[in-house]
Amino acid sequence: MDVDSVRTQFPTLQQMVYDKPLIYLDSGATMQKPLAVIDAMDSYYMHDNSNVHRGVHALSARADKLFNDARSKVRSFINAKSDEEVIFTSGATGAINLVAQSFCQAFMKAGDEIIISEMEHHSNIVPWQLACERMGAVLKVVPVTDAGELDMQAYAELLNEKTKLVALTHVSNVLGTVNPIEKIIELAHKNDIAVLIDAAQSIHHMQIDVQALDCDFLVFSGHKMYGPTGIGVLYGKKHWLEAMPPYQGGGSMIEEVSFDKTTYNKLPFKFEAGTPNIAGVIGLGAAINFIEHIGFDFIVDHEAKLTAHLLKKLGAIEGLRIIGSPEKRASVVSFLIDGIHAHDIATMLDRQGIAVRAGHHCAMPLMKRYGVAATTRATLAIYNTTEEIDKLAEGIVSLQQVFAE
Ligand code: C6P
Repeated sequence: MDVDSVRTQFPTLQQMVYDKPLIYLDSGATMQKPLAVIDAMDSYYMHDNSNVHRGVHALSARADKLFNDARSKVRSFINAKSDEEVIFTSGATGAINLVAQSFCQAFMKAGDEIIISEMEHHSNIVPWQLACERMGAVLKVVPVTDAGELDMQAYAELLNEKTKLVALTHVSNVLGTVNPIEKIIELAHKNDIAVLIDAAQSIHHMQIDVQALDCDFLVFSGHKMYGPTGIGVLYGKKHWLEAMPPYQGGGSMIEEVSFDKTTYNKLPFKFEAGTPNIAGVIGLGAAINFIEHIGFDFIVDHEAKLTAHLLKKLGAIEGLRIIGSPEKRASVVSFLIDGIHAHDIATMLDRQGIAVRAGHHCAMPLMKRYGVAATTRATLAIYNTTEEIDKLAEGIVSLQQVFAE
């Protein structure tokens, strides 16, 4: 496996932007899609388009098979015990909202506590705030150290008999920190507390085994793992999912409906009301095939080399400050440049064909923690090269010169 052959599989990467070859360093926001994913979705719409779980005709049977196969693919990818533990949602956000609504309704009461952290994405903050407001529960927040790591001492001290759930990100979308989720889960379980892991920024970087981790819930989005938008996964341990009430009502999630009493379908359908994103599910299955074909050995090795190169190059630029220096990090780096606003940096880099993200990255509390309004962020994936990182560093130096004039 080499990066050139990987790159040829991504049509979007073969283009010029402002007469410069596109350098895409915004994979943390969404990843580019390989042909295999585009083709799988195209093929479904071209040949097999039909609804699932409903028809008896040939196309419906084919759509059912593609849909069910994709669920099994997800199950084996994260090593869940059964397909019943894999719920399709609209994304990581949809999955967290499902748990915040349904788990909290079933297992929480006024005065109970939920633990999150200062480095969470808004998607892993606001659903819990809403749940706490509904239940009269209390949200507790694990602080982040200057280095950009979770304060594990503070975490351990927050756990108590009122805590009902811990919901933490695996990898920070701003700092790149890889959190010690094994330890986090172990400590929570010692206190009989369930743990939800937000794997939106980790699922494509490293192999995740939900049984080895022993997490109670895990969420991720298809579009951040080379798959389509509008599809995501909630993994949940069966005993929790069985005890949780339905999240939304509609077709597919019922067993029998009458005006007197409605009974609900078995897992995973109980949590999948309405016609699902069938093409999205098929695309997600193809994205997993793609990742497995590339292999995590290559992914981990290539991204580690790229990240080290990025940190070295950015670290050498005078007046540039990288936010956080976590010991264990993924290929996500946020930075500030003296005297230049993050949005100006991103806009000027764009003119050089370099796509980075600027802003609060949907992590306003973390911005506040570091006393900044916005950062510029570069996020890397398997199709990036060290030459692209060199171009980013050159681009930053050239815009510093423009501002110095
Ligand atoms: N972060 C970013 O540029 P959705 O929107 O549901 O696919 O994913 C939400 C989400 C949840 N958790 C983490 C850690 C995330 O990074 C994200 C999405 C993107 O950082 C878009 S804001």
